Amino acid sequence: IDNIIPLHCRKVWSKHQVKKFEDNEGFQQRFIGHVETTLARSLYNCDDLAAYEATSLSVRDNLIINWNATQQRITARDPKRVYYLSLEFLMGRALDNALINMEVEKPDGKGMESSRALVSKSLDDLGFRLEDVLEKEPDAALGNGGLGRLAACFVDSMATQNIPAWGYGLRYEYGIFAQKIIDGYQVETPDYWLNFGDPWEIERNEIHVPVTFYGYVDRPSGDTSTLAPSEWIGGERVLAVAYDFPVPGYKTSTVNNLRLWKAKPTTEFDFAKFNSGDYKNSVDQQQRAESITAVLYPNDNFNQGKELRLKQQYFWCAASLHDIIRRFKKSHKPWSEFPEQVAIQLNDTHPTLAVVELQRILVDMEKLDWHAAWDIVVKTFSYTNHTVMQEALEKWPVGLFGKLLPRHLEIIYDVNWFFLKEVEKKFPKDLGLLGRVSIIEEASPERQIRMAFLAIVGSHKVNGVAELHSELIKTTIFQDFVKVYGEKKFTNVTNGITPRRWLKQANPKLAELIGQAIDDPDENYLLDMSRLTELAKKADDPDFQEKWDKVKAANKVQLADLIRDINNGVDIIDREHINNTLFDIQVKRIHEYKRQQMNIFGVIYRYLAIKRLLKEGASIKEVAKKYPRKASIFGGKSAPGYYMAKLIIKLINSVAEVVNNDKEIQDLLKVVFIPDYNVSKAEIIIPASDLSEHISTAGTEASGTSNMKFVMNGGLIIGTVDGANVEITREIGEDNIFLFGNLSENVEELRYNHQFHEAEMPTELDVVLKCIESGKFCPDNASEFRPLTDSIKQHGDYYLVSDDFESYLATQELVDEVYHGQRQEWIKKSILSVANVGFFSSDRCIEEYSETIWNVEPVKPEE
Ligand code: RUG
Repeated sequence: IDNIIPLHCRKVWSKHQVKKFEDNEGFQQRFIGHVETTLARSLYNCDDLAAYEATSLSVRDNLIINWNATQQRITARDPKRVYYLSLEFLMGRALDNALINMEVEKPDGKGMESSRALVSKSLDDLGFRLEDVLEKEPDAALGNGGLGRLAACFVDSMATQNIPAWGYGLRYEYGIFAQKIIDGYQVETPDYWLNFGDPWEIERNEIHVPVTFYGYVDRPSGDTSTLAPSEWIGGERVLAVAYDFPVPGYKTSTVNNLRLWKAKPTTEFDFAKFNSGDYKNSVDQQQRAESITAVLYPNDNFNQGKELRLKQQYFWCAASLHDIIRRFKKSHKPWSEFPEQVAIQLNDTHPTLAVVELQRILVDMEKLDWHAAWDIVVKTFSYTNHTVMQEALEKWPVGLFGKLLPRHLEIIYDVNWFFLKEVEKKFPKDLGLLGRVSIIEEASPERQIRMAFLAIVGSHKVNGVAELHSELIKTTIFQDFVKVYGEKKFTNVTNGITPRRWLKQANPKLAELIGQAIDDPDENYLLDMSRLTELAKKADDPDFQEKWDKVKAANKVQLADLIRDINNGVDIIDREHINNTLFDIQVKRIHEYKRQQMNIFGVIYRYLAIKRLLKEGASIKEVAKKYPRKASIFGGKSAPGYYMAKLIIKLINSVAEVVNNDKEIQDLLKVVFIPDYNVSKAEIIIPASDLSEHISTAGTEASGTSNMKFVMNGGLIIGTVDGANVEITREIGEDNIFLFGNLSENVEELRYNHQFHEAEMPTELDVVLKCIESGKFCPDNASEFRPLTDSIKQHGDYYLVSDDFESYLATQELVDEVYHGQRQEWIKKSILSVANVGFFSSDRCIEEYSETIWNVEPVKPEE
């Protein structure tokens, strides 16, 4: 502004400074203004969608004012900043979250409160219901599952804790596909979430970064060493345009930024092609640019190795680094201070190219000495690993990589060369070790770049996402790196979730009840979840237990409504018995390692057992004693190309068809598959659970985060000793969780045994598999589910279903006993679990990252 606006004009500027709305009147003025001018509508054609847009724009105005203040404050103080690079941000809806996080003055002028009530009342006066308006917002589903949602929780917590932090990602035109279930099968349809535009995004056409691909490398100095500054003459250029999304903190005026990049063609037009008459091709090439950010790859925990994906990764890393460096340069500090000003977190290996890009910029463009540059790089980056599963670890064939990014390939070879030299010096006789830790894998038919290894070498800290997982990476996939670097480089930050969305927004009744119980009606505990321990005092109080149970019952009714809606208005779950029906829920990506197949086998076992008892002459009442009412609820998407996962979905739906239509069992058992599981549905499903299933083969689920969400909402867990289940048990107490199954240390041996011995099938599982094979659930195609049963019987049962099935069933029996036989005991467990769930707030994660990895401090707004 100093340079642009003359002094005498500034008074006029400040006279008209935009103010935030603070009361009904103010909101309504804003709202009508947006309806009439921004949306060019009128009172007579303002429907719920327009009302949603106008409400969002009005709220966004307030956030932008706070956003500007936050950015100015940070620029003035120039602290160390964090950049969280994630290829996925599974944000869900923004409006309700913004209303909860953003505060306005209380009507009595005594302090602040969330703006939700004010906006609700204002909308009411204007003829709209907030609930209907909120429903109009599509989910921003720019992620696959846990990894993307973790990034979303983290940006919420970073803003809440006033950490100067930005998220960087991609603005996909198509988020994760919408899942339809047709005849029991998953069918994918495109999720064009931007259909009606997105009122939350701020398009910044003025912030555009050219990004280069292909081409060749030249060394103008004539120096042939690849360590010398080089020039990369690119073959294709696209523009990265910035789109900003405000991220408001809770009970603070800090609003951070999430910057997502969209690919656009450069304005440079290929006149050579055009003049030679190839007009169509010259336009095609321009259009190809946009395909880079067209679609999110729909794989969870699986590396597909496609060129377009690598293009996405480089495009995003190059644009983000350019932006970060531009900001750093404003402070005119020497490069050696870069790591004191900038911390970059790699969310998985997806952004590892940023490591190489920074080295390229420092050496080739800023002309720093190779080693000085590398020192800066390593001090800047840190890497989070989210999996030990081989199929999920990213590798790129050297040929493909070198064609797209020739200079980066040279740099990787050099980084590897220096790294291996260091290893050789430390372990001179261990040739095997060199091969094992090399960033380049000598694979056939082609060498591969191991991105996780590159991320480790290029970072100063590597963390896993739960204690068990962080130990496992040290003893399995990164074992050799522990030998090379020592233990200290490897650390753990157990995942967490934001209690604002996953308690306050998803379950307002429970949040309120907790606030009353711990004498905190303003719900400040959402900033310090350790305060929940005060709830424990109430765990035995029958009055409180009753209130607690009522909240759960109301949430179950909401879920039953959702299930009725997706079932064309017909109830599946008996309304009269909702509070007497155990809601047993497994919602997450469908994956063999997560073992939804074991869950549905358990359901089949139960169904067959009920039928057998009835056949033996037992009355329905007698049967209900052993197998009381239960609704088994599933939800989740399979990667489109994942055959076995899709078959699991079909099996669940086929079982539902048989069980739900069997009049003889009289509603004792119901099976539901909720299509298109997403963040908004999770917000309805999770608060309604009595029991949720987190039953991965031990050692396969790095952490899991839905386990934390369910516990925070008063649901109990049935789970294996895996991922964060371990720490959940430690925090809430082993009496309050239903654990079962083999431990991770036994997995290798069990798998080994399966290879050499005929699989020993427990009788219960044998009965189930035979029933499936008989065609009971697919009479028209009896062998349809054969691949599922064969994977256990014939193909080594890699996920150890046969080893865990008996203890799974036994534990389910225990669940029934407590839920139906000792309801007060159950409610007590539920209260105690919530009382001790505080550790899993993502605020705690951000504190740990800030202190132990990023070395950053909050920048608080002035009081
Ligand atoms: O599978 C893991 C989850 O266990 C974990 O909770 C989540 C967040 O840390 O990340 C998931 N994940 C791992 N998603 N993708 C990967 C591997 O790329």
